[in-house]
Amino acid sequence: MRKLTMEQIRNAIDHFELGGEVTGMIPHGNGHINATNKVMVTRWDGSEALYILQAVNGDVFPRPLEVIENIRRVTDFLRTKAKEPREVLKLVPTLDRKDCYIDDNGICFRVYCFVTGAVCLERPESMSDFYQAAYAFGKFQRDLSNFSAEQLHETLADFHNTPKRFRDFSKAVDEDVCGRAETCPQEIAFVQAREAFCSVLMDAHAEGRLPLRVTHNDTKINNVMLDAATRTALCVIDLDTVMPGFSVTDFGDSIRFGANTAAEDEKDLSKVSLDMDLFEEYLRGYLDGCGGKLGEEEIMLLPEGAKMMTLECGMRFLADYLQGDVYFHTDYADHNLVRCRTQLRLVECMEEHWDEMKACAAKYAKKYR
Ligand code: ADP
Ligand code: GN1
Ligand code: MG
Repeated sequence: MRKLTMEQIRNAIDHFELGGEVTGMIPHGNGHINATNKVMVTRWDGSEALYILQAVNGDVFPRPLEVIENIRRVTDFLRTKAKEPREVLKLVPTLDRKDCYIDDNGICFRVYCFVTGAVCLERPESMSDFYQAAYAFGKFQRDLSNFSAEQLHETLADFHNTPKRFRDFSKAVDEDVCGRAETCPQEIAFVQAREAFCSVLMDAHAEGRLPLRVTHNDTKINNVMLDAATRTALCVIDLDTVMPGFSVTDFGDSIRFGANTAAEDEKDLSKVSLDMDLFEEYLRGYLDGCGGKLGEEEIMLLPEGAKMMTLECGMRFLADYLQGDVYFHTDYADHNLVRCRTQLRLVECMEEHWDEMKACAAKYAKKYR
C-alpha cells in the first residue's frame, strides 16, 4: 500500500465521531499490513481520549467493506460474552453513523477505541505472558464456537490453504519478475523439498480428522492485548482475517512467532531456535482457553500446525521477495528474504525437535480427553 500523506490521514480522522478535538497523531505498532495511527483527542469536557485510526490495506483486502462487516458481526457477538468493555474491539462510528469512511481515493479508514491499561508485546517477556496470549486466542475460538460461519465473508480466499500457497510460490519462482531467484537458490530448494508436507492439514480435514472452526488466522502475540496491571489475557485484536479455519493453524502461527528465540527478522540465524518450554506453555494455555473443545486427533496435529505456519510464512516472505515486495511492509531492500530465512531455519529446528513436539501433544491429548 502506498504511504499515506498527513493530509489524507487528517481528512479521514475528521469524519469520525470522536467527541472532541484531535491534539496529536503518531504512527503506531508493528503490523505488516495496515497503516496504523494512534490518535490523541481532548474531549469537549476537557478529558483525554485515545483512538486507533487504520487505513485498511486495499492491495491485500480487495473488498474492505466485507472486512468491516465481519468485524462488526464478530465484535457484536463477542460483546455478549464479555465481562468488561476492554475485552472486545470497539469500532467508532463516522459522523454519518457508519463503521468506516471511504475517502476520494477509495481508501477505507476505520477507528477503534484504544484499548487502555493494556500492553501489546512483540515477544513474550515471561512464560506467563505466553500462556496468557495462548489463553486469549483459545478463548476467542471457544467464544466463537456457536457463531455461525455463514455470516462471515471470506476476506482473503485460501488464506491458509498451504498447497495453494505452494503453487503461488512456484509461480513466483518460475516468473522471477525481478531476477532475484539467483540470489536465493538454497531457500527455494528448501521449500520445494517440503511440497508433500504442505497438504498434510488439508488432507486431515478431507479425511474428517480436522474440523473447520471460526478462527483468527493471524495469531501473533502483537495481535493480543494483556491487561497491564494483572498481565492477564484481555483483548484479541487485528480481526481482519477472522474466517473459517483450523485451530491448529491458529496455534501454529503463535508458535512460529512467539516460541522462536529470535525476532521474525533476525539476521543472525544462530539466534533462531524453538524454545520447547514456550511451546509447551502455549499448548497448555491454548487448550485451557479452548475449554475442552478440541478433539484428541486435533490436539495431536498441533505440531503439524506449528510447522505448517512456519513453512507457509517462510514461502510467503520468499514469494513476496521474488515479486518485488508488493505485499508485506518492508523497512529495507531484502527484508522479506531475511524474514524468510528465519522462518526456514525455524522449520529446521522444528524438524530437529519433532519427536519432542509430538510427545508433548500426546501428553495433553490424553490429559484433555
Ligand atoms: P496489522 O494488520 O497491520 O498488523 P493491527 O490491527 O494488528 O494491524 O494493528 C497494529 C498494531 O496497532 C497492533 O499490533 C497494536 O500494537 C496496535 N493496536 C491495534 N488496535 C489497537 C487498539 N484498539 N488499541 C490499542 N492498540 C491497538
Ligand atoms: C501479517 O498484519 P500482521 O502484521 O498482524 C500477515 C500474516 C503473517 C504476518 C507475518 C493479513 O500479519 O498472515 O503471518 O504478517 N497478515 C496478513 O508476520 O497477510
Ligand atoms: Mg497485526
